[in-house]
Amino acid sequence: MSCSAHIDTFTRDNLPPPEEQPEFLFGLPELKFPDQLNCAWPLLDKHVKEGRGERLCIQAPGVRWTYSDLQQRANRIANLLVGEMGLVPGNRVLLRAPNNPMMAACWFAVIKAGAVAVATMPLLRAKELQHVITKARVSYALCDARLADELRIAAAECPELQQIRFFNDSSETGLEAAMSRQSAEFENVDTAATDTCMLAFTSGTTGQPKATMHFHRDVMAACLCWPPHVLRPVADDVFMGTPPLAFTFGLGGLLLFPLNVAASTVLLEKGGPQDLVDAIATYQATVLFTAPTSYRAIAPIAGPLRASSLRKCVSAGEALSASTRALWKEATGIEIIDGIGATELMHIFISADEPHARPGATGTVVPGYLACVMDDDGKPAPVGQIGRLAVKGPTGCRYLADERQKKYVIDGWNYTGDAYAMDGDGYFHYHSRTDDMIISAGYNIAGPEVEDALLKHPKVAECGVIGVADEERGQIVKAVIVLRPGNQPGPEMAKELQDFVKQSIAPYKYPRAISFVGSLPRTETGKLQRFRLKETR
Ligand code: 3UK
Repeated sequence: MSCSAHIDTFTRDNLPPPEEQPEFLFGLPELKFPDQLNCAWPLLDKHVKEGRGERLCIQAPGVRWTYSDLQQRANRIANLLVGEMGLVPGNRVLLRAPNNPMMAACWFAVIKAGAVAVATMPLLRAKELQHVITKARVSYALCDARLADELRIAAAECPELQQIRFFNDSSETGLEAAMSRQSAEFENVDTAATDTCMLAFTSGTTGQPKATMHFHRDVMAACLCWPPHVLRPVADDVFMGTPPLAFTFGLGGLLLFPLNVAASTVLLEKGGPQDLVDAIATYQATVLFTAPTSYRAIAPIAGPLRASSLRKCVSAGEALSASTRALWKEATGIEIIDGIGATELMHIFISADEPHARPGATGTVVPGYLACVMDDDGKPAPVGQIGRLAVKGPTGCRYLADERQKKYVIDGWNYTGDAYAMDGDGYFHYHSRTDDMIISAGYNIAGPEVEDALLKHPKVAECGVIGVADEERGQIVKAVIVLRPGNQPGPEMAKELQDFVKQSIAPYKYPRAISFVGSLPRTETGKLQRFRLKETR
């Protein structure tokens, strides 16, 4: 019998009812978890206990922490939370910082104390933070001093938020000063494997962001499925990348997965193309995590990465077009590992390693998961037919008190909201988001396919393709395009690009409307905000 350590039972009380939860699969032998599990143990304390304490763990400009260094900092913060601030297991703690070592130490402190980490995107404004605090009933916050302003505004409206401490702050009242008065020893709270340890908010392109709930067990399941079977990292790897730690893509890729194999990670606050190219050389990074748009942006300056320390490149968050995959390979010689993941499922569930990569396909199902393309009746669709992607595995969707649970989970399957087709070899081919399907004069057209055709044109830097209302055809295909520097937008350019598309894919898919812009609207997670493209003229 598992025994919850939560004294504050808020997360347990707000789980979706059992009949609305997905089916969970634990078929792989490595997924047999003990009843009691605190994920800070396998990820951090175990390494120190087994003699790996002096291994390099986290680097950042001016920072080099070993596993012992991280453990001691996390322990001091955990002691402060519990001893001085009055935190009890199950309480929610909001975390707010750019990717940096103190953010990681705070995350582990919360986990060790049996509380629930609620990491937030650095760019969130007061109103969005207020939604997070209210929805997750947050009572404590640990925040980077440079991001204090918006949190202070939000806190003024949120009586449930009792205490805030600021870090990367050298003042008397900062977290670091308070930590120095605490012991570096802490006994992890003996949580149940099924105690919630983190709430991850979805990026929410439409409607209020939803909070997904993940157990200690889910964190370890994510570490044991995709990484060992597809990424195959080793202890000497140096991880680096751009996704925020508040995004589960970043949390896994830049913190959980390196630590699970006693490797090291580099946390960077700035992830622009040149910053990354420079940092890969400085830290001799071997594994890179970023989004497709970032691979495209780095490619023109990626020369130095050829024959460098870099050996593995992971792309997720959005579909990786065949043209971006080819561009990166030409620039660096490296085949990208694409993978689709979701906040609801914690991390990647369909992917392919380098030798199995097929341009234009995301990959095959990751061991531990099942994936299926469903038809409109919720039955498996025939090979090659486009339908709704459904997934199940050791992780799955649990929205905190949200009606939308019933839309994401049907008959035990997690429906990600993506339109996919599976081929005869079990490869999954991304089509579009189900609600972004363009229907023009009776034809189903996938925006990403048209985008891929446009991206192959040497004058196109980036583009987004959407459907816009049209009296005659219902919808027409519209492309919003960012040209590479030195090219002139206008009717002639539009004609050139339209002709180019007609030559590479079925002519009825060509963009009848084209507009040129300086940049595309994207989320902090690198996703194109298609609904905002509708507003461009
Ligand atoms: C889309 C992809 C095609 C897809 C995520 C890796 O993106 C992540 O989580 P989100 O909750 O969004 C999920 C949705 O994003 N998507 C993600 N990756 C791909 N589409 N190819 C891909 N490779 O629409 C999916 O439903 O923000 C990604 C790991 C953890 C994550 N949270």
